[in-house]
Amino acid sequence: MCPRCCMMIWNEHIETMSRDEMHQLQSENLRSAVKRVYEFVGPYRRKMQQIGLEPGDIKSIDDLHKLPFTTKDDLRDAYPYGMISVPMEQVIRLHASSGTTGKQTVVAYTKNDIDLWSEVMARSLTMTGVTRNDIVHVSYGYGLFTGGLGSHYGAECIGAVTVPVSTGNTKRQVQLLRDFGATVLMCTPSYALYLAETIEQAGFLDELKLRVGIFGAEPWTEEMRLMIEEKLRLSAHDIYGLSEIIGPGVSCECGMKNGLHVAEDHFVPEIIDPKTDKPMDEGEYGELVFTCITKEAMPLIRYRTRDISSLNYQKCECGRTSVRMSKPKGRVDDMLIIRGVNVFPSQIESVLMGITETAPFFMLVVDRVNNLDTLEVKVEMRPEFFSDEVRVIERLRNRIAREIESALGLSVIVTLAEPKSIERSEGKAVRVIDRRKLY
Ligand code: DLL
Repeated sequence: MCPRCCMMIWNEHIETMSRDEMHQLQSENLRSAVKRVYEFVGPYRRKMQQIGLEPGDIKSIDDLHKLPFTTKDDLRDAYPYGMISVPMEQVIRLHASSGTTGKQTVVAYTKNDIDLWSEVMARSLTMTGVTRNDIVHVSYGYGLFTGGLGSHYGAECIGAVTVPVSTGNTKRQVQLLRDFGATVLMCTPSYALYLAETIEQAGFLDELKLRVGIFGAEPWTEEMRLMIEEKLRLSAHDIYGLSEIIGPGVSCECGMKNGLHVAEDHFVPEIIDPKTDKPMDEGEYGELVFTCITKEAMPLIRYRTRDISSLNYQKCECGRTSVRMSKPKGRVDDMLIIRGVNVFPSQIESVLMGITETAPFFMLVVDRVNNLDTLEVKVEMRPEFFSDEVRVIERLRNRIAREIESALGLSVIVTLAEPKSIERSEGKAVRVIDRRKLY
């Protein structure tokens, strides 16, 4: 049990193991994972042979950096089954990650992989304070996307009542939240805000019993956390994962909300400089890389996530010793370069969440006019502040533009949209339209 917040720890032996013991466990598992992929996965064998590396050269986790990286392109080239390291009769499940361009990437699971997934999700839910006495409403999509089923396994594994609602039909979701007395909500943070808005309209907030929210699958800021907590009256926790590694449950926030504990006995994290590929120091922000050391069907070695985070190896006040990753800032490829200034959508989100007159729904439109990049921030007004008066609108527009400029060092065009005019997201929010790429 956590000494500070009295929350339980699902797997106390692993989650509070000493760093030395973890080093030993990871080293053993890495050695066997490398042997297996060398033997069974053509693309890995070839990559290792190209740099003259043999499985025997990997003696401990300290040798991890010697191994070649795996990228999304490697998975696409091996589509659909080229990265699978067990005979197909041992595979019991396929999921796929929806690429916006090109081929999907396929991920495969054996029975043991599904059990491993349930275990890491059970740890995650327990970390947020969920117990078998809870009623868990899962609004992540069920299907090839891993959010729904991963959450489902975790909730069932700890013995909670699991409600597999999936996405869509928001009014009905709100009714179910009330009627079933859900105490836990699992969905994307952007959908949580949409639900909050619908709950407000229905006037149901006082009838809800929600106490914990487990939100992930897209970047979200601390400001957005506060807004969700206030609107839904729950404690909001961040959960991270990606299909290629397992799905949700790679890491999750405990009651301290000071970084996400990585299930590092299964997925070993590293931070590298995305430009030089060199390992970075503890606390430095860079690209997150994961190595799966226990998965059977598709253990990826040094998989480059493109997500930006940093690592912290200090013991957490919750009692867990596992390494924590900072809340992901965004993706290397989400970074917009506008007139030479690097901008992450999350920086703009932070500013907008602090403005009372606007609702938490926005879009960024990037364009190039006369060879100059422009960034338009379209943000919706709250109905109670909506006005036809040009002067009022102008004043607000200028204020928002000034606040963004002082936070980012970049001038932007602010457009105030009418209430309810920006499309709501049921899954991962799409917040950027980059028209420059269309040319
Ligand atoms: O989004 C798995 C997931 C489902 C995680 C539900 C959490 C909750 P993919 O569709 O493969 O899998 O997308 C993975 O989503 O590389 C990140 O860019 C982003 N992502 C996931 N969780 C977070 C998070 C699922 N907590 C990609 N914060 C990842 C920021 C996140 N980005």
